[in-house]
Amino acid sequence: MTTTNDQLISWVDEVARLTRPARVHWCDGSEAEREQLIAQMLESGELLELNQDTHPNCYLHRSDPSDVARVEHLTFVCTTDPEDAGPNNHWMAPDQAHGQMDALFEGCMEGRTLYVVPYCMGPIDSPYARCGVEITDSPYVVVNMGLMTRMGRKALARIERGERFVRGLHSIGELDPERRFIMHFPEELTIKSYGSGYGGNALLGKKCHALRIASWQAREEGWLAEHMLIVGVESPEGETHYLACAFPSACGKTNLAMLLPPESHAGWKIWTVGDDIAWLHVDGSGQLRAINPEAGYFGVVPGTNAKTNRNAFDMIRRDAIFTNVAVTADNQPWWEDKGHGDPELDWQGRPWAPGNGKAAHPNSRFTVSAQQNPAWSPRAEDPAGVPISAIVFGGRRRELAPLVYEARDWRHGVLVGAGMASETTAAATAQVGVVRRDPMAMKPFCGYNFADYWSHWLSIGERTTTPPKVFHVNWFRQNGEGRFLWPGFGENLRVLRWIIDRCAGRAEARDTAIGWLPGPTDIDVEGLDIDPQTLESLLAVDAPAWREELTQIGDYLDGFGDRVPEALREVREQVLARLK
Ligand code: SAT
Ligand code: MN
Repeated sequence: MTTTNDQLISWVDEVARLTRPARVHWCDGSEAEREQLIAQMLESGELLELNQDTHPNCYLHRSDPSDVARVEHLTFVCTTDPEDAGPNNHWMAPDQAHGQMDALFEGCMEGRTLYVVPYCMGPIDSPYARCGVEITDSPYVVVNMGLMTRMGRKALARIERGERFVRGLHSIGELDPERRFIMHFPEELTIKSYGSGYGGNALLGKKCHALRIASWQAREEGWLAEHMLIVGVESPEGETHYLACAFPSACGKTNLAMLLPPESHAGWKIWTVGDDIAWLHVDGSGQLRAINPEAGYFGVVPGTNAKTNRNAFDMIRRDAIFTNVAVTADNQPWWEDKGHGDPELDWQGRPWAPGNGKAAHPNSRFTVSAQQNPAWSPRAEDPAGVPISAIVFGGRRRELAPLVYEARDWRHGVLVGAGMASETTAAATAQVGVVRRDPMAMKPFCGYNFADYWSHWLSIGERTTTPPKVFHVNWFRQNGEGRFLWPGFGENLRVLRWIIDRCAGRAEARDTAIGWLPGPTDIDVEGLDIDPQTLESLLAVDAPAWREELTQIGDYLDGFGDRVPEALREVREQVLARLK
């Protein structure tokens, strides 16, 4: 296979001259190709076979121990003007970055195969979808891209019809943390990633393309590329609402996207459209619509069990790639809170014994096709996407943020998103558990200046006939002893119901300084083991603490200087005034 697209041919030639691979393979995305790559990786030891009786077609990949998460400090946005990248990104001048990266790429594929991976982000026949080509020397990346995107022939056919495509160049290099960089050139729709084989650093369709480059492209073209799950909630009466929800990495997007209604909610159905990324467009009639650009899930494994996420638990029993989990004596994958079995070898393949710490890496992951999810929505293939009733922001906050509240209007909603903060998780290599600002859960992923991004958000609201309502949720409130106040998981449906009822004009709310909150009887807690005081703390607004929060948000916005939209500053002042 090759292509009729001259631009693509000359780029592949140019890269091959630079990297000097032993062979070039154009990926067609076929089953035979996948099988061949898996066989080859089993042979080389890059993949290990898991117990095929209990886990048919499941494999384990152990990444380099220094290469287990995204590396934000090595991730750059390279725009001509540093102001365009903004204080929220590490910046390097494009010329310098190209020079530095090309020096690393020089001869790096000697003896290796260069894979050309054409892919499409979004339903293959959707006008909202966008294409890319990743060149990589990692067969693990190819197989993962095959699960995570529409990869191969059909994507190439779209590119051959002449549409612009994102160019991603990736090499695992020496897997040396000192020689590792993830560089983005949004003005050229180009990505260069060197020295990592892990997740968001290497599967370039995901965070690099579908968020960093796409957010830039989206601003130019008038849409939004967001770090959001998309979930459909269907009532027993058959009314379905779609919500787009932004939470930082490893804060439960996958769990919420495939939530299993609790027994108390017989007749309710949850439909997963996406679990990580949403592309939002205003359609011709002024309705906000979303597509999921991805075709698979790259989800956190630890904590997945029959109680927390039955759908995910069932979905990863076959045809899944596990990265950095432990294994049992009979070679089944194992992770913390799996609910049964014991680890024999840890994620690095070392014998494990109690007291040795975690057996699976906290950021160990599964890769599976979305279609294996029992809650998978066929609307994920709808070229027109799904209509969005509400935007939901959320973070991991021990204190302060109530279980749920509703912004007064779109502008206030943009402030709620811009002011988001969350405790850091193992999804990135840095300290875990510290609260940091993470606007719209896009801190690591926005490919341009946040101030411009907030302006763009404001303008999207103006283009809709009726902007979706905006909410903020927090499943992670704790009491003084560190116990979670809200049961979470399937019970979160109770909060989603209030959100939907607000959208449909059916639910009550009380007017508070920070927005609309449910009163104690507005959320259905029947059958839940939750006392009135706990519910009260979950729905309380601590005015002094919120004043402090709004002050900090003000300081944070000031860090972005003059580019911050005036409307955002005004709304912040209005909220602060209400708190006085
Ligand atoms: O490593 S990924 O970016 O793919 C996963 C995540 O951090 O959300
Ligand atoms: Mn994510």
